[in-house]
Amino acid sequence: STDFGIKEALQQLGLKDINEGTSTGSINFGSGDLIASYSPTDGKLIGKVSTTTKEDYEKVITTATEAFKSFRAMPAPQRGEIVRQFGNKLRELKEPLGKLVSYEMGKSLQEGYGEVQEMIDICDFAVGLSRQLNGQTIPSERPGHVMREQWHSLGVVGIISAFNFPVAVWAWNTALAWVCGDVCIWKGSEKAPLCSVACQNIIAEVLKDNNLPEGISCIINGDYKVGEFMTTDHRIPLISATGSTRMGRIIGATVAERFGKSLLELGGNNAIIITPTADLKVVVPGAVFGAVGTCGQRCTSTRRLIIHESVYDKVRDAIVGAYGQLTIGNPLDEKNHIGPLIDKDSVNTYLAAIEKAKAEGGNVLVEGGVLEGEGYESGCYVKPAIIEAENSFEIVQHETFAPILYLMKYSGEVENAIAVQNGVAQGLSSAIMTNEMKEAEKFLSFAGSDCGIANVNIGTSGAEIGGAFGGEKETGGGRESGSDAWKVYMRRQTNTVNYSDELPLAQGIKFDL
Ligand code: UN1
Repeated sequence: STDFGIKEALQQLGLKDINEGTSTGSINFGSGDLIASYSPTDGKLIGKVSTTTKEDYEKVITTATEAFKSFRAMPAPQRGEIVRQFGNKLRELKEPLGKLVSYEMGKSLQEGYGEVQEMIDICDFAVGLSRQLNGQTIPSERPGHVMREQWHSLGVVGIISAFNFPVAVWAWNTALAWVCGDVCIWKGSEKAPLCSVACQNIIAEVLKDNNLPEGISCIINGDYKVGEFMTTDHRIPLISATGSTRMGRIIGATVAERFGKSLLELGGNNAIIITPTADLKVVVPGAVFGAVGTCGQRCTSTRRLIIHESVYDKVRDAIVGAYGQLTIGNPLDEKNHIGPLIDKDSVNTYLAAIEKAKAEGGNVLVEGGVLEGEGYESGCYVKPAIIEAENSFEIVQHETFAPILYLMKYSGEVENAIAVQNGVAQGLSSAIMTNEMKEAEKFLSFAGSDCGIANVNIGTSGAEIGGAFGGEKETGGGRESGSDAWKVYMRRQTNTVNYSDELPLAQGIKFDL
């Protein structure tokens, strides 16, 4: 059948009111208007989800705030046990959830599974972390005193995520937040609402099995106005938001206004520097997967190749040649490399960007365009394009969430390429392809890449969960996932305890009475 097992996947995920891929069934998670979710793969209606009204939201935040009081009192390793069970459920449901991600969002099935794997990985990481939320002891300058640092649970964490990683980004945040003793309210993208409902069903079952309050994990649905319920709410000490720089600018300012914390993961404009010693066997798959994977809709997608003039023609021809091998079509069909863009608005943005690049003097090496005919009925399938361009073009300076790759040349030393790589407003991911140790180390030095992620001989996308993920400049500065990113989900407290019979003051100050 051409259903690719979607009907069964929806059932396994507890999306019960939805009968099949074309159903109009709706799921009630609020009392507001329904949002319809159409699949970009075949244009069909998958289902509808109700949106959250202000009244619904009040109930959610009250439930979450109440749940926090008991959850923070639970020992962290026991909270880790809940996350372990959640990770196990994800292992069981990897196939249906990966399929839903692929069907609702349009990324290839392999990438859909990969996204669920990232969820599983972060759960494992969080379980270990639940026994390592360590503070430190600090030597006091005063006799008979000790100083230490403790990490306490923060409260209700608001998570706002984008359509492109409709399940993993939530998991990176929520798995860490839970072991830290926080409770979470998640607004997923209104472009992939069923993914949020599926995830919520999975965790709700785990919480129920453990007799824990449902307020530990809440979802709210709708557009940016629903997000504003959280960003303006002083009961939410931390907002973690993933999306465009435009969105982040508004959220960051709104949250700062009330002295809340925000963790922002915004736009990227990621480049790979290709030096004279680069190995083509590594360059080609790295650059091509980076540029066309997820149809160019990762914040880590490769947007620019900065190629040394001495190898420019060879690299250009190899990349253009590889584009000729790409198959575009239903992402659930594993023979296809590339699925559709998320919707027709996105197709229009893609087309406009190509026109803009041409108007600014870009030279098209691989033509883009919208695919038509059998299998492409949704109108969301596009051809990945390659354009020779200048870094100074306005369109090149801008992140277009689509498979458009800009090629540019550099001459002389690697410093020149680094200047081009850094010469954009965004600072998420970057890479250098080289076999010269000095070039690689320069790229990674303080004078090298200004991005949060800097790689050698791998591409810009596909980061592992073990590292801190995020970027500088207009990317927003937040770090989530691995390393010590957990600290943002907790509040730090410095304690000084006096066990002597005197009260010496710090800095040697005398205050005799
Ligand atoms: C995103 O695009 O929002 O590094 C995140 C990667 C993935 C995460 C991307 N692990 O491409």
